Amino acid sequence: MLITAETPIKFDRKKQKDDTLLKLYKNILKPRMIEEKMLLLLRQGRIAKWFSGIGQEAISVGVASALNKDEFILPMHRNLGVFTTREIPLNRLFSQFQGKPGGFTQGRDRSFHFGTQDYKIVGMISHLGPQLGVADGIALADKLKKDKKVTVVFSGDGGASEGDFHESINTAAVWDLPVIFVIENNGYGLSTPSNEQFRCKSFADKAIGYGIEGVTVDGNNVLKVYETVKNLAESIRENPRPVILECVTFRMRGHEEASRNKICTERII
Ligand SMILES: Cc1ncc(C[n+]2csc(CCOP(=O)(O)OP(=O)(O)O)c2C)c(N)n1
Repeated sequence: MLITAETPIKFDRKKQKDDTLLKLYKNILKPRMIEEKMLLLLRQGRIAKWFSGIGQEAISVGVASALNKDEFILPMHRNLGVFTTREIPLNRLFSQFQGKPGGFTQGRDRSFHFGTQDYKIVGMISHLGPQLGVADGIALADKLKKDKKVTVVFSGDGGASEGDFHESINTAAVWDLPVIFVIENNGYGLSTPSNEQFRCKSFADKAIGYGIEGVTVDGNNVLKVYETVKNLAESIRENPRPVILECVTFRMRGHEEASRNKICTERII
């Protein structure tokens, strides 16, 4: 079945314990509360820039909750939920966002252009596709050390149109690197709608061309994302290989908040 942004969400807890469900709920609530605060701070001129992941939280939270804490995640600009699920203290996170010394880069960067080795997050330095090749490097090191770890790297659908996407996935396929390539398909590459950006029906289909597995899930269903990544990660740790995981979602706000920003009400397929 082709999963689209219009597919109704069906939550199936399967055998997940109450504790797990509660944790996922708390984890998904936190980034939304922070984002709402950020929109206020932006209007007050106390932060300069903000990329919104409102509506896409289930992907960041599902992925980060499913991995072990010592496994690297390489997020993009809409993955606040990765930072919060890794439990970065909020005073450090807000210091970073406001360019204060208590952050991670002494005020040199803003919004999501930072990482932290302490929490095994590799920051995006204003790049999209090039982030994918970094994940290959981490995964190669883990594989050579027989560390039984999986690395997760994020890309948007727009980032997936860059050349590095092809090079990174092809290399990971040939070298059997333990990477989950998460494609957040949110209907837009910056402000270009999907129908002007790519012709494929599903990003999971691209996996066929690389000779690897591809899976599509409803990216708005946190249980589905969590369960899928948990199962994939367990299998990849034992049997290292790359997998493309397409998470179908919808970007509810514009590209970034300093631009004129109307709330999107429909998705152009
Ligand atoms: C290598 C590189 N190319 C272009 C940009 C500028 N840029 C930042 S985000 C973006 C759009 C990305 O689209 P997509 O991956 O679909 O994510 P979205 O922002 O739509 O969620 C672009 C072109 C960049 N930061 N780095």
